[in-house]
Amino acid sequence: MGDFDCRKIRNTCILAHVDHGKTTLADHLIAGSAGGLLHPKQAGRLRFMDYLDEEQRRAITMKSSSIALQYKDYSINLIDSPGHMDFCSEVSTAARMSDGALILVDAVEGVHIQTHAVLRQAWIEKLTPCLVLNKIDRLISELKLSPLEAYTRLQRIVHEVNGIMSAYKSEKYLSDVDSVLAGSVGEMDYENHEFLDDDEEDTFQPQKGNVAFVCALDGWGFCLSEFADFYASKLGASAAALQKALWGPRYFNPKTKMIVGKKGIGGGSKARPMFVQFVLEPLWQVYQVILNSDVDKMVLEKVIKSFNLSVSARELQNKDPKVAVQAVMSRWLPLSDTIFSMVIKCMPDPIGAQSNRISRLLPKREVLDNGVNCDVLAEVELVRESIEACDSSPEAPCVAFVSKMFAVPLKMLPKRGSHGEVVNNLTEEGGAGESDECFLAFARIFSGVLSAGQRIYVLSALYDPLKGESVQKHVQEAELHSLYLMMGQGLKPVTTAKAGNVVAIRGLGQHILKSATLSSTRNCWPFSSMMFQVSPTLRVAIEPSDPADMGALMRGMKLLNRADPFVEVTVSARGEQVLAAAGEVHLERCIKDLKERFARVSLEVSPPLVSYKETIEGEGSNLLENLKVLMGSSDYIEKTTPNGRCVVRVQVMKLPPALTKVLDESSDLLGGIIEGKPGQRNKSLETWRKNSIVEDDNPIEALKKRIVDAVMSVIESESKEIDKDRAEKYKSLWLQFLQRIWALGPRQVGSNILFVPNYKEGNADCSIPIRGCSHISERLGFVDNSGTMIRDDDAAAETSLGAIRALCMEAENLESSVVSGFQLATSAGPLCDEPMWGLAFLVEAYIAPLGGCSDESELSTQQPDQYGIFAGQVMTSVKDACRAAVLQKKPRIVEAMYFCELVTPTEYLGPMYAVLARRRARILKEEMQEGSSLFTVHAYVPVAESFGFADELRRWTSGASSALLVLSHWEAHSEDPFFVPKTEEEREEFGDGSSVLPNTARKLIDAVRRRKGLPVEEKVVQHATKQRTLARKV
Ligand SMILES: Nc1nc2c(ncn2[C@@H]2O[C@H](COP(=O)(O)OP(=O)(O)OP(=O)(O)O)[C@@H](O)[C@H]2O)c(=O)[nH]1
Ligand SMILES: [Mg+2]
Repeated sequence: MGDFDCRKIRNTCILAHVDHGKTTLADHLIAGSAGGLLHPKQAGRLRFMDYLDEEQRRAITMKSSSIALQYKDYSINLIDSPGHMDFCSEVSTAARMSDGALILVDAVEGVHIQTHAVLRQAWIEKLTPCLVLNKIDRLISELKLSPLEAYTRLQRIVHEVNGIMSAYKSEKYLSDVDSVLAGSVGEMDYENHEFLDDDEEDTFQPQKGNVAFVCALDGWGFCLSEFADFYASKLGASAAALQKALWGPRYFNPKTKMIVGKKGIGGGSKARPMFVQFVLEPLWQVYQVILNSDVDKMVLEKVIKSFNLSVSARELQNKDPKVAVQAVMSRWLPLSDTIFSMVIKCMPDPIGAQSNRISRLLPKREVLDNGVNCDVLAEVELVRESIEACDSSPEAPCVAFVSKMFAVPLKMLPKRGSHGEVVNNLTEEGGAGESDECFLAFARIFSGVLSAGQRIYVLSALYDPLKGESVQKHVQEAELHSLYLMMGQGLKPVTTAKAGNVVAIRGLGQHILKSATLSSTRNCWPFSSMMFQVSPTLRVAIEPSDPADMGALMRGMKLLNRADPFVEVTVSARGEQVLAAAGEVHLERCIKDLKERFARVSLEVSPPLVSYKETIEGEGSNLLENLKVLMGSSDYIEKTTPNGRCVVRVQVMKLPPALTKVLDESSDLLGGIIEGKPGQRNKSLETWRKNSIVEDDNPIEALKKRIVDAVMSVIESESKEIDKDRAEKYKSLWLQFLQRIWALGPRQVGSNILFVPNYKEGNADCSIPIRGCSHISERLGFVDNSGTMIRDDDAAAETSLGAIRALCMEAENLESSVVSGFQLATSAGPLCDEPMWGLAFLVEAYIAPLGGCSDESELSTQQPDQYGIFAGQVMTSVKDACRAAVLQKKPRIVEAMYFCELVTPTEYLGPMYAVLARRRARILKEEMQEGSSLFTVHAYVPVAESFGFADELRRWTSGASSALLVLSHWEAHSEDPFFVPKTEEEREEFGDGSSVLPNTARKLIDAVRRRKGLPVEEKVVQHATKQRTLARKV
């Protein structure tokens, strides 16, 4: 029986760029379903799913929320998601709950950056997508396109979206920003319709019925099948044949009554594709009533008659022609029926979906250990199978995934239980009286039947059923207090819920922080983690206005951390409460929630704490020359430990940017590789899918290849300037360097490399070098075995003497001090204690025996470094030398950059550019949107300049421009923070330097130093004399 029920369920989310009409569409689906939650008249105006005050006020959705709808005998769980970048984490939580996705695209605005992001999310979560082209009415009434022009535009959007999907399929996908930038290159020739025949591989094909054309505002929409059915009898063709012919270059020959290609229709005739002639033209005719008041309403009556619609005379007589058109259109092509039929027809039920999604939700794990318990293994496998089959029988193991926790005021909970009994909601389990918020889990049941009152295991992402006792801390037992069906804001209590459903669960507030897997057995793998498009980057420090409220603030922060799936709450090194949010709108909502719901005290919020990095000057051009630096040049910094026994020499060079990028992006993977055993596939690698979405069989190999490719591409791009032989030489040199990676920093995985030094000849005195080993190269598979590359045999020969052997031992022990020194230096650079970025260090260290090079008897009496004092000295010297080396090599500050997409009407271009200029933005591209007066501008804006950007833009352009920011990359600031005029010309321009104001780079550095309490060199009074003379004159 369960099977039958399950086949009638559809779980779908609505995903799109901000403002493309998701919530408006959801309104119509709610109004069109059984239950009368929303009157059709209110649909599209009310925005039912935006039930938070803040959402209604700002008119944007801020969270994903679900509603259980009934359509015919189907249950449809619909999840509306936000489109604003700041809430993109909610898209991930919505996608995990769903099996299908309605991808909306505004027909006027077309594909935007968030469209890329949501398509990617749908692809990663293996959802079945359907395309909804919304706001068709704007093509008619705003852009005033002809039906043929509109057709070309729609075709282009479908083509573009298919292009993005095929990039995922073929694994050629870069990042959202990169693909937006690349998008402008490969534009097609849309004039030539013959080439636009969509091939079989396309994901979205109107002929297949997975593309809908709608106007959510007026409540109408259609797929091709609606028109195919209608014309089938009129044209005497089968509906199936018509459906195929209604899209693409197919024409109807009225004489022969045949569907033909372009050639068949004859060159001279004014034939239009069938989609234009049979679909768009009738729509345009209806809308003409609004546009031209002189067109009488006969058109409407004709439509009413031919489709037998029931439109009241009052609606038709309404003075506002819009009302009449809306009434006719929504009866003729009811939006909810179109979308519901598409969802039911094209999207899989949970049984079909879960068998497809299982590889993403619960990737098959390799079981390496032999000592695992076979019973456990068998059950784990059984659980997986039952999830794969979406087994909803009562005997099946219960498994559910909680994708987020959300807070609901206690008074909002239903007062009656599922049997109508009165329930007492007023105590939150565990933390009674702590707050009047109740935490609910947003969960999807993947197997079995959940019931209220049931006890269940809560597994965190790190749980491993095969490890038994050692992973106890990752599993807890909890009781499910109550289960609710979600109805937007409303909650409907139920006693049980079966696999394939989406529910809210009360009773897990104390057990789950953000997400978790629920299972009735311990022998179950936790679901793989969700993928988030960005991480929270906007950080502020928060303190209560009255210090006495500190306790309330800390409790409030704790609650907020639970209630918001994306916020991050930490305590900084200086003891401040730091809140990290995804962007300004998100931050503002968090602060409001803190003030009004969770902490209820007045707060002080610091200016944003922006992160920077530090590097040295040098772009691609002198990279090859740079290599020489590491190969025995005398350009080094030397430091000696206070006891004089160790001499450290440090050289630094800049890594090729492509290599830095690979290291930056692969930090998770690197972390896994460095911790794990070499060559073994690490389980945490499952999460590594930032750049290659499709699972890679051997991520280590893939990473190794990316690193080599990055280096080679730099040499190749520069080899135009140098001859072939030299290019080859550099290549082999780089390959050698890659075999000498000792450590990465900071925190072992950063984008800075410590190379193993290549000691050439023995030192004249009797000190010996600290050699290091190519530990990371080994892990990455650049070298086979530890040390074989570097350690040469004469080292062994030297060790024949006992005393020297002891010294060698000491040198070997000190290797870790060198690495620690490197880690410390790279985590806090010399400019403002921010981490270093993209640098390669070569640290040579020599230690001398205690008491210098005297005779052997004395050597043997040396004391071991019992308390680690010497080790500490070596570490500090390495750190200082690394920092000094960076200072010496023209240090530069590195800023995080946002990629910014702006849409502006032509008349506001001037003010928009003014705002961009004030924000140090760099324009990448500006383009007029075809057929409209809107400009799309792409730019990079430094994160530090982005606060208040959207507001300023809105003010200066009277709200006509909108901007969307996505974190893009790190970029070195070209200015020299320590600039003083040196050359003749510079002196001419800037004087002797005393009057040079600090440049931007210096200002940024000083601001960070001041914030961190580091000394800042400041001139308090500039040109005192000048000021005095001025004063006298007054
Ligand atoms: N002309 C026209 N306007 C529409 C249509 N659909 C939606 N809108 C308008 O577009 C605006 C945004 O609609 P929403 O439904 O809030 O958009 P959304 O996608 O939910 O936005 P977020 O949730 O904030 O990402 C509203 O002003 C709607 O009235 C349509 O078909 N035609
Ligand atoms: Mg919305």
